[in-house]
Amino acid sequence: MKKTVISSAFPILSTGLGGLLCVSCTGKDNVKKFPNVLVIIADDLGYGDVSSYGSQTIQTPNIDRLSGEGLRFTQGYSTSATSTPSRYGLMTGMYPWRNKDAKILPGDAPLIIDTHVQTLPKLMQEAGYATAAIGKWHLGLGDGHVDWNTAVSPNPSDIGYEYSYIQAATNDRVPCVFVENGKVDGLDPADPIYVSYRENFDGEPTGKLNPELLKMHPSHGHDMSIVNGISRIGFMKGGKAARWTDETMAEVFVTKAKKFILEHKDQPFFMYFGLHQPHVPRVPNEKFAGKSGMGPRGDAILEADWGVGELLDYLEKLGLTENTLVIFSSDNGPVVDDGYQDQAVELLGDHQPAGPLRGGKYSLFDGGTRVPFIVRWPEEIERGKVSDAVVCQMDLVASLSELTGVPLTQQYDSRNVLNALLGKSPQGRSELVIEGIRNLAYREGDWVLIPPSEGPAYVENTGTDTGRSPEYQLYNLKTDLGQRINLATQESEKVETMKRALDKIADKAFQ
Ligand code: NG6
Ligand code: CA
Repeated sequence: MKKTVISSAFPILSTGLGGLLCVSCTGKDNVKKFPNVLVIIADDLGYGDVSSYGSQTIQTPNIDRLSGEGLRFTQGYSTSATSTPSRYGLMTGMYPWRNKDAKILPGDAPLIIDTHVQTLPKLMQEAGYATAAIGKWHLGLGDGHVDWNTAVSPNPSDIGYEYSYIQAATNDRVPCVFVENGKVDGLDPADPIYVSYRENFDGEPTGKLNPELLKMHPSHGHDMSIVNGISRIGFMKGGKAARWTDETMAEVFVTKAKKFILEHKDQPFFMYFGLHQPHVPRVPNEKFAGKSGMGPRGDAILEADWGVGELLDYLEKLGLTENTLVIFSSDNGPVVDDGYQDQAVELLGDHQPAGPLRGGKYSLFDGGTRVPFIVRWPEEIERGKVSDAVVCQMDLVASLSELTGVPLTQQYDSRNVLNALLGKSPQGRSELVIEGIRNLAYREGDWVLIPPSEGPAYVENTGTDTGRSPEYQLYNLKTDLGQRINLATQESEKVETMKRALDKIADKAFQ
């Protein structure tokens, strides 16, 4: 069914957009469609991994095309330094640390988003959009007792995605299969699939016991079931025909995305597209293998960039470029060795995955959550500009509510920063709580406060700075982007006021 959104919402739009979209909605000719919205979230792509963010060591021409034709944010954030909480923030508009289950999930975890709340995709559905989730999910599926041989429920459709084609968790976690609308795609009923995060299935090889079967070896962890010659986290058995091949995953997701776009090109669509790169295991297609000179991590970034290019070209081919709002970002900062011997450390050379920022994935320092963040909408956004406004992925809920005129029906942490997202205002959010791993930092203006927290200063094995310290840390990002000069002693009053402000927002965190 072709839906055209007309609009009661346009008076609201005219406020939000300074009249730019204000049309008189009386006659048929004046009916104007909302933009399509395509949100692309890479996995572990750092602030310094993109050439339009200053990388000289890797070229990402397609992501750069978005920067060149749109607005590039220097201070765009995810809520958290790991995937599950970060995606939870994006989808719900809420700080993930308000939900005790929003932490890195195994592949058999139940869905952690309440199916009764107004999520980002539900809001878009209310505005008349066709909605789809394709690629990395990592928000849980089912109720905790999943039988992967039947339809899994609840699934993305219960939080607002009418179509979904996803990997349940990460590419290093079982089950290594695609799930389409809650059903394992390509499953042969004669070869049922079983998944466990507790124990192996009798007679099944593992990376630990059968390293001779591996084409890529773990550096830490990742020594359980073997799929496509790579040992993973967790155990699975059966489902052979449905198992993915890492080398063709990118193509599979891109193909599904194009199909959905084609089917919905005449109505506004909202698509969340979760790239699986450059998360481990990094196993790009042969088209990219060896092309970056940086080993599989660099090659996987080239493949991610290719995927972005495929989607942009397809929008162009269908004449949808002008009225599609594309938002590109990453779920968290970068990591080099995240568990496989893939030469990422050895071949890194001068490349700085987090650019000028300190820390990376898992970190409370900005490298954990300040990520590439680019917005393109040719009809509305001036091309080739850069914005220093502080914006967070979580803000899409309130901002797209403003854009579509669909009212918010609950309290959110999400803020309406639509004018900043469209380059009409330099003003983003004034404050942001940043999540590392089960700990928080607080940004207000240019200042970041990191309260004391117990634990190691470096993530075991990966070597990332965690940002943990027994002392208060206070940094001024304007004068000290790399967070090296701790001003907490000098600026003790600032520490006190920021501490109080953080406590006010987050007094129940992790309870
Ligand atoms: C960690 C994994 C890491 C990665 C991460 C989740 C080990 C030793 N490390 O537990 O490889 O999978 O979880 O990454 O198992 S995320 O980007 O999805 O949050
Ligand atoms: Ca990630």
